[in-house]
Amino acid sequence: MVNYWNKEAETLPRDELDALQGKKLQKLAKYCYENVEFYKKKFKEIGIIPDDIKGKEDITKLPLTYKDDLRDHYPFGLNAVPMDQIIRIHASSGTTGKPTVVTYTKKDIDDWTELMARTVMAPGVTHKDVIQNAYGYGLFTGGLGFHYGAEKIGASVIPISGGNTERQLMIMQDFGSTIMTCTPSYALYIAEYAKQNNIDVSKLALKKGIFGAEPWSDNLRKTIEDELEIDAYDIYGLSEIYGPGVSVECEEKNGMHIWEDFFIVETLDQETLEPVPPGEEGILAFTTLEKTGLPLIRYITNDISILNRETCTCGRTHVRMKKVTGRADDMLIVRGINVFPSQIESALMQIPGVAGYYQIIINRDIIDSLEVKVELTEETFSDEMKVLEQFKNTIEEKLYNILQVRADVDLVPPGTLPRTEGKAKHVIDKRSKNI
Ligand code: DLL
Repeated sequence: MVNYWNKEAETLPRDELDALQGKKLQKLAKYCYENVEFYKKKFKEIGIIPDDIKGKEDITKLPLTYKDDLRDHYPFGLNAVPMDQIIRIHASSGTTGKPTVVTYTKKDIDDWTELMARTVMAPGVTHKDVIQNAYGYGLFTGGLGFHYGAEKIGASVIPISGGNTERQLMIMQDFGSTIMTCTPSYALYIAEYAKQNNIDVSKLALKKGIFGAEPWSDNLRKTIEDELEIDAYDIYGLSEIYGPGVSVECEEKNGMHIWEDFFIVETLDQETLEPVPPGEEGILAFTTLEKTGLPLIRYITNDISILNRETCTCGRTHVRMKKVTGRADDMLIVRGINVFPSQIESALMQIPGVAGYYQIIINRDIIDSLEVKVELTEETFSDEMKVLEQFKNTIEEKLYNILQVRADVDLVPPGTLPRTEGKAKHVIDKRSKNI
């Protein structure tokens, strides 16, 4: 039995979904033009009026929106309503400068709750579950986003937020948590902590985890599933487009369903920002069809993925996105070669004896050099020097085959690389000025 929150919406036939998106897009174009000065100006610049938008296919006539547009109008300049209609403000901190601020009306919070109810249920969660929500509560959208969706479906939600791993495990045991929600990095750390403290995970009631907010490979998924003895599902989202709940894997674990009655998603070429042919990799751009506080047209995420429009075996018709393989702005260029951190993670996670923690360091001496610190498991670490040397060579070879650039692998003892309760920072680029 497929676990739907809103079966009618989630299984709407493709043609009806397309027609609905077209209608909503027309309304959105008018709404933005009339209520957001920034969009009115953009429309005028490219010489269009809202009436030019007659259906979904006209989306490419509309202007693109960039993260910098939000920054340039910090904090509330792109709002479509006065502040007295805003009931929630979140923000996501970038690596530099001011955070990206996002605002919600009452309708937006209700809609996000609907999206999150679908999102929590798609991996098979029901009202009988006890959800330990270890995403951060606060300006970050993860904690409250999950909270509202979990309550909406009638599950028991534990608003524990991130951190204090000892307490996480105590509560997990005592309250009988069946679902864990946090970043994959934190899930990995919880598994490690349990092992170190002789907590038998097979005795926990935990069945599933919904992990996201950062890129993670299928190999890391396998590690987490094995270590915690659960099923792990990927969830994607970004603050600008509500937060979590833009897409999630269903029980088929074969791509994340994007809730298309709320968004139009496009995949754009990284260089030209023109749409790529169906099934090809591109940057995701989202148009919000229902947001009223901060509506966004063709918002460039920089996240790279592939879309699959086939109906899923779960019956949901909504388009699926593959795991995000990286961000266009995360790509490292080392000696002229493009390197994605996700390629490195994926390669490392295939190697037994690697603990799951790694750090990529780019140094600039005369030429750029790529160093990868790889943390070993206790078992591997106790091996003799000769074995370790061979192990290092194997990893270096594997990385070279994938990246086509030499990486210097530095094997480090268990427990030495930083742990996180939120998003992991895997890359240290010493070439950038601020390090
Ligand atoms: O991370 C929202 C969220 C919370 C998603 C909880 C899932 C679960 P931001 O902090 O604004 O919002 O970061 C958004 O994180 O553009 C991606 O680059 C990355 N990201 C989020 N989910 C995934 C994922 C939240 N499943 C940015 N895989 C996005 C890969 C992800 N990257």
